[in-house]
Amino acid sequence: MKFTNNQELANIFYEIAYFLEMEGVPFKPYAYEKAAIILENLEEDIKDIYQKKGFKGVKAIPGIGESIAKKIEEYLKTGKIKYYEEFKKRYPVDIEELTSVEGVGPKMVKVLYEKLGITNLKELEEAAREGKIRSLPGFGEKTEQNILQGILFLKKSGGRFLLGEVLPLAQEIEKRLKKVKGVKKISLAGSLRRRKETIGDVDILVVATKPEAVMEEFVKLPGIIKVWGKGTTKSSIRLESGIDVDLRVIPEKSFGSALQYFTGSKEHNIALRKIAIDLGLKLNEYGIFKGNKFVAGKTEEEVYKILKMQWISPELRENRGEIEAAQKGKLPRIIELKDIKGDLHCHTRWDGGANSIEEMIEIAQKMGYEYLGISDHTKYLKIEHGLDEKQLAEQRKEIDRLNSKLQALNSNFKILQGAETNILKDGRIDIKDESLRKLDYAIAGIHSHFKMEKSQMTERIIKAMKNPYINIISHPTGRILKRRDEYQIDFDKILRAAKETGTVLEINSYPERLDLNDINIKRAKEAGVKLIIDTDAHHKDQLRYIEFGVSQARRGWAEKKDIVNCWSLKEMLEFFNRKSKRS
Ligand code: DGT
Ligand code: CA
Ligand code: CA
Repeated sequence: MKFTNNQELANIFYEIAYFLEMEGVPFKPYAYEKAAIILENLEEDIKDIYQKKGFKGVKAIPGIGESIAKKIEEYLKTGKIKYYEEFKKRYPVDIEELTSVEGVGPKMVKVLYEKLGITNLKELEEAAREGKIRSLPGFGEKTEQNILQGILFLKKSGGRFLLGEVLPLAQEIEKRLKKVKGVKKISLAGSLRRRKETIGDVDILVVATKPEAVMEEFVKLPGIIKVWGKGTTKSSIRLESGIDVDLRVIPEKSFGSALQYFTGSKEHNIALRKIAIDLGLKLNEYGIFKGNKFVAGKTEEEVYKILKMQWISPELRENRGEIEAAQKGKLPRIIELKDIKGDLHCHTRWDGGANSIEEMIEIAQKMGYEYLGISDHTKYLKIEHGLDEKQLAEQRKEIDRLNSKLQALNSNFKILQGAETNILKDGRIDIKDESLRKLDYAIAGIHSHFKMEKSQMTERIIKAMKNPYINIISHPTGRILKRRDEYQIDFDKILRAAKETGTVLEINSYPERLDLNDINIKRAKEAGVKLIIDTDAHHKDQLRYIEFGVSQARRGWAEKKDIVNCWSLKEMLEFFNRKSKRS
């Protein structure tokens, strides 16, 4: 719950902390920052506290000292804080905006303002573009470049981070905290537990007999650049990558309801709370209550059970029909990582990738796969060392040789030969049909001319799908998270054509792509279009990216029947062959 006064005061205190840091004042910035965090998380409106208990009541809030309490009183009485106004006069800068650029701190803001008169992001960008920043004492060309990059990042991503970057970091933190004495339970929550493609901040919940010990360990984790606050129930830090992590200590009996609440999404929670009310119950992060009586809260399972529905996988919790399905007992059996039998999209040294076919299959075998499909780029992509017809034939020989070797070793593992061909501007494929026919399967993707008009782009892809030897369309919408939007396509038309032609659409697991996205996956499934989860690995370690594609598929409600690489190899190849035989 957010109270306007609390939030406004918190914002002012955050800014004061910045101003104090600008002037190099020691210790004080931290006190203001702490007060800001306390105000943001206060369960009561500060105005109510002041009206009921006066100045004393405000001062009694833990973490709020005499001098800050006075400023709160001044604000509540006059709507202003003189101390703050004076800072604003001295430095008429948008400090929040400027410091949101990675690498720009309060001290830098002071120099930028005093030497170049920079007050906001726009002026900062102009100055950097005009090369004015490099000449400032202690700045240099590198700093200027970093500032420009930071601004670009901000514009594109709004400060969100890729799942693929954040998940490993968070799992590392989870592992370390788990080892702290007295930690009984720990779980990731929030968007990370729902495996959203981008993450705003990391939420972690623990049950611990010694909360202080966990918090102590938490604020001392390696790679921390800022401790926003440290308490016994909640602490917040910022990691070097710029992402914030919130850790909350939860009483054991409330762990399930807290996990449910802090997993979200907010929309899912709001809908659940309504259902609880209809059942005469109250649901919050502390538990389920009937009147004032605690009914349940220890596990998530019991929370959903009492609300008369199936337990819902976190990836589905977006209020997109999952609650209604759970009430009817009709949730889909969404796929799991272990259902994946192989990967058909990876690149090898043949097209300039990092590893040989042998190195790639070694990992694939370790991952328990039954097959790996090699799909190097083809000739249109010269910078990617794309293969031509002749090189594809040579590669076929090597793959045959490796397959014989596997057979001699009594292995059931199979290497398939594919290719990631290019859909040219007019929808033709850059490899001749007679060569495509000799492959086990073929992928086609858009790698050039991204900015076409919608109907043209749609027709271009549909023409490629009509090629009998093209089985898969890679990264069908072309977006790159934080960098490039989707190209313009009529997705309904694409779906219809995919269904008609028997062409599979890819769920590309690469963290910057995750393309198709969750919503498009669900639409494809509903249209009866088959999908494949691939990694697009350019390095053997990237075969592990499959887990991100799987979670994306789960978010899109995909079941085994929807995903061709969850079928047996025979069934998958039969599906591919049916297409080529049709014409
Ligand atoms: P993020 O961090 O932007 O990637 O997304 P979340 O979903 O992790 O959001 P966050 O970190 O702000 O909050 C974590 C969860 O806490 C959120 O998914 C649901 C719950 N929550 C937060 N604020 C509210 C709220 O105002 N109402 C309700 N019902 N739930 C909330
Ligand atoms: Ca979060
Ligand atoms: Ca959070």
